[in-house]
Amino acid sequence: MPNSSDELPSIYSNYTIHLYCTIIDNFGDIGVCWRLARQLADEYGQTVNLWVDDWQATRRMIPDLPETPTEWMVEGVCVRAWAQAQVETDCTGDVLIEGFGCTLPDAVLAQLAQRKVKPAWINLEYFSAELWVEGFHRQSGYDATVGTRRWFFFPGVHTHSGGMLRERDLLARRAVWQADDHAQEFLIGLGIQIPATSPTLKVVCFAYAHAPYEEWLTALCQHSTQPVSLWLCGGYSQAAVLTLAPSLCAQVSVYSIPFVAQPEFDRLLWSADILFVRGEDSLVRALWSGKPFVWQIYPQSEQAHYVKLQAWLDFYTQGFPVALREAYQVLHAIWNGISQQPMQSAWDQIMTEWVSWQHFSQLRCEQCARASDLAARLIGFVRAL
Ligand code: TRH
Repeated sequence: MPNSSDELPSIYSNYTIHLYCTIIDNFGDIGVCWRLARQLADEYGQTVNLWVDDWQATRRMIPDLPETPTEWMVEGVCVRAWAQAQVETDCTGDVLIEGFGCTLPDAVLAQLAQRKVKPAWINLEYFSAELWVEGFHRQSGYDATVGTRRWFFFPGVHTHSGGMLRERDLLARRAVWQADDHAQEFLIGLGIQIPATSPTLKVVCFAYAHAPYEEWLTALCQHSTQPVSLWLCGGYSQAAVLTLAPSLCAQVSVYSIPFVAQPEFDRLLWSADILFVRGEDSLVRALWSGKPFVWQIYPQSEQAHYVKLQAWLDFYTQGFPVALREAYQVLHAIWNGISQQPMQSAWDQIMTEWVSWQHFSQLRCEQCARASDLAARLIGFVRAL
């Protein structure tokens, strides 16, 4: 890394970036790391290595990878098997990113300790809309064992946070997709049939096991004056809803969607009318869809996620009319198991606000897209170190 401002390269200088990601459960960590890696390579021309500890799980998201763990160029990123870092001489580069405190391989820490000029070492943290993020973002701690600082980079929604992932052309691509009506063909490819004759409410659901599926499906059936096409993603939603499917009314058609590559997942979100998403990565993608969505937050110990969820809702519903905001908050409290209020009235209430919900979803998407994105903030941060 350059150590005086005179030597700082332009943002298009080629840094060698090593991004490390472990996959413990679910797909959020690799989802974020893969998007970030692609964007740094594609938009900033950086040399990006993405190290993954679970090759087979990564292959589900990046189907172009070969079956045997190796190193493989995909979309400008070199995806590499974790074990290889033990035998190479330099896997630290100019920028060393540790995804979500994953703990770097011992060999990489040893390389880091040996280097005289250290790379920028960054811990990429989890996204949160909480205000405290601004106080911790871009802070650092000195690691005496390797002799350098580790910087904390916190994705978030506020000005002094790390921002949200958003590729430069994302909203334009989405607009083209929706305007050209590619959706029909794409949905047929996934086995989804939408009747051409009657207007159908298209709902995509990617949720955890503890969501109140039964109450929600009952509400969908009771409320619905039009056919509903329900697309189930991810194992939990599929298992739970398919168990309940026999008791569903005829109006609701259920489809199980196989795990698709990330760009297709985005298109699925763009093709639906209402999105049920979970974790942090699909939350941010739902925001950029400009569509009405409901978020199921990843549960944490001691209910820490309640505060995190509320911070997001407080931020996201800014500018919503009171009736919509209240209905939105109540529905989230029920969907996340915080409130025991009846789902039926919450669903009826939010659907009463349907036109307004659609309008404000689009508006919030446009407003949030005026802020700089995560990759831009990360590159700017590294450059200023
Ligand atoms: O899978 P998740 O529940 O991820 C979680 C959370 O992010 C949590 O904070 C983290 O600690 C934990 O993982 C390890 O939900 P999330 O964040 O939306 O990530 C899912 C990713 O999977 C996202 O990038 C979209 C992608 N995906 C596909 O690419 N294809 C698919 O078919 C589906 C269903 C998802």
